[in-house]
Amino acid sequence: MTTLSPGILAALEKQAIELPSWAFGNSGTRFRVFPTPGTPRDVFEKVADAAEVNRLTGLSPSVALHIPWDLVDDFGALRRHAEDLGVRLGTINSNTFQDEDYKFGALTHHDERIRRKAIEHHLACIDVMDATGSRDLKIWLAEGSNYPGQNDMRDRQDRLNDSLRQIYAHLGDDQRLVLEYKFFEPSFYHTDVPDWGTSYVQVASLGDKAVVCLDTGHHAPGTNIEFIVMQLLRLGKLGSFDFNSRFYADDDLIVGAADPFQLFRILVEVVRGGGLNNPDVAFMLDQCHNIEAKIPGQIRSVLNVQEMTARALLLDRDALAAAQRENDVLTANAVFMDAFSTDVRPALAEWRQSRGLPADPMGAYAASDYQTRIAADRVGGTQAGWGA
Ligand code: PSV
Ligand code: MN
Ligand code: MN
Repeated sequence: MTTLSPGILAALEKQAIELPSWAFGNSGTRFRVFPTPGTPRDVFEKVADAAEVNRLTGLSPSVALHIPWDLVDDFGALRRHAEDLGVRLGTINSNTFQDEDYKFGALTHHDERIRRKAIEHHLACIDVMDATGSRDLKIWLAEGSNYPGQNDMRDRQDRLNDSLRQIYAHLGDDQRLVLEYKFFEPSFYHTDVPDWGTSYVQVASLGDKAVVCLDTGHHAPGTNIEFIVMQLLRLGKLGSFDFNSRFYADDDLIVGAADPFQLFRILVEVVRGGGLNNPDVAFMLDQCHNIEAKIPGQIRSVLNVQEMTARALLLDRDALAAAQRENDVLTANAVFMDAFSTDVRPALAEWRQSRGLPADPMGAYAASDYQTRIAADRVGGTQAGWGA
């Protein structure tokens, strides 16, 4: 059995992966949303499910919220509820994609009334952050156009910058603005923040408290995502990851399910660039469980990230550097592949047990009565938000 050194175990012990509240709601495609028994009826129950994932894995001490999906009257009460369950409230995600007014844009809109409304929504999100104790305001924009000539793309960049500046000006000293990019969808011709370069240019103009969010599902097929990770870490602007995996578009499948090797390559660059267990680089999931059970889906996801992190930490960097210096292409590649090919699961199971966690969190969840209880207690759980 492969053993993991005390240094590797110490790094793994600090790992924290934030769970999205929406992963616990029902979700689906535009064809059908299949309900799952036990789906949370409100955000309090979503937080309880996230806490269950953390209880079994020790890996997910915080939950991201989405406003207004997770809007409550008393965020102080939600915060106490989370803390009672051993987790905390994390990133606040804004939403400017489900309001009729935003059909042709929000932070980029040429109609000043609509643009103001979108800015005000973000200021309201900052108020929520003050109440929840959250650090990050994550902005993903559904803005763009479908047909060449439909919009003046340049004017929209200028308005976007002005809107972001106004939002940025309201951040507290310890708060951050995290701007996510996505190359297409729901717009199909142009998207106002399509790529890391645009996100970088926008946040760089704001200041140190503005950073980029890299969602692994938001790139064209074949994109070398680890290169982007390297570059953003090098620039000190990688603020967070939204982890998930995809086969075709923004599939939001379980991270590491579609292409474990890509996840490994990303984590190698994270380790290389000092991004692991670095408070400036938040690890989050952004996933939907359309057909599989949600809580075990999240457990599997955080375990996949942990497993690939362990393999990335096993990379023999001295041997790799020596081979690289010698231009020994095949040895360098073999060293890289050795780490990827190492089965760390038995070592991780043993280590989990030594820390009082279940060796097999998936098995422990299946053996527990949590799922039976929530299926009986929660009747009429809600959708993840997309159709709400
Ligand atoms: C839409 O693409 C999206 O999946 C973005 O990745 C956001 O992070 C997420 O929704 C929640 O708003
Ligand atoms: Mn995302
Ligand atoms: Mn997405």
